[in-house]
Amino acid sequence: MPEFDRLSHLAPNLTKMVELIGASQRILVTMHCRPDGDAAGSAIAMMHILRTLHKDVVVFNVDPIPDNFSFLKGSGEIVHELDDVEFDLCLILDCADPSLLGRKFPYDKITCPRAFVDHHSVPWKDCCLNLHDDKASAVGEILFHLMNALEVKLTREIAEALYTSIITDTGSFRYTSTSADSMRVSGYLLATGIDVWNICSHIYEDNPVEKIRLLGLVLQTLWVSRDGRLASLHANRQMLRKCHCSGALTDGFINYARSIHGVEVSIFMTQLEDDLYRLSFRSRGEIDVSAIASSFGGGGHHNAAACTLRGSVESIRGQVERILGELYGLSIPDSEGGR
Ligand SMILES: [Mn+2]
Repeated sequence: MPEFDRLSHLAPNLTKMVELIGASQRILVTMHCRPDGDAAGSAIAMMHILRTLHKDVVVFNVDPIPDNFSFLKGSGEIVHELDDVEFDLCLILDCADPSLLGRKFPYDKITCPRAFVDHHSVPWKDCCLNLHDDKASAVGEILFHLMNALEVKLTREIAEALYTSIITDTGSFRYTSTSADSMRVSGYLLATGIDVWNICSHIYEDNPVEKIRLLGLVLQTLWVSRDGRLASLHANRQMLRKCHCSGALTDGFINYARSIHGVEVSIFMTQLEDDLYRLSFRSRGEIDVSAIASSFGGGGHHNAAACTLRGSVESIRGQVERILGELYGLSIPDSEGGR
């Protein structure tokens, strides 16, 4: 029995990636903006892997790394400005679309070859190499195989970063992306002696008190459609001000709406301007929320997607209900009937 089920899928491009990295000295590593655990963890692991090979590595993101991931060694070295844009190779991690690098990413100035490592279902077209596996639970899982192909020894600091990437993208091994391979890889990471509880405490149990106060206000906005299949929560600017919170602190709140018995789709709305909201969607099954988001000009995965929309909370809910009705033939009654 092969040790890893997905290694044969990755093998041809792993070899090419090893050659590409071998031929490059100055390497830019970047990932999607508003980095999550997979983006931050995989970029930091890549930094350590490349430094072991004596490469000059710059890790760049347009946005700051959330405090929950600042325990990862090397997180403080991630830069948010690029003075020198001369690189031999640009490695793009965990990024389904160029627009997700953020508006401030100097895309046109980076003229070196671009290669990506990703597990989203739509690979980029203008990359010289796609190290891609849509069955991988996280980019961190793919990087474990790349590290082995590069003959870099697994250290504790690499293991902590890869473990962060895998636990956050699998929802602590709860999502369907959790596989025998993600468990096997994690077994190797744990064998380095990493402190799993310490990592999880930093990621999940280190909330600022302002976030929990905001959660209290947000939970009072709960709305559930009359048939119980759609639920929404929102945070307006007044709540954010009252709790001294930025919109980024609402991360994860949407899962409270999805966790309700019978709810298939949850929405979280964060007010950006008077009549402008950022919408996140979560699905727990059949309904592909990326289809809903893309009908409003956004995008994402089957189970998680986002877009921005104009209107009031009530009118936006109505628009989402209409789209759900059109795409899935659901007869979700209008929002007046919410419970
Ligand atoms: Mn990811």
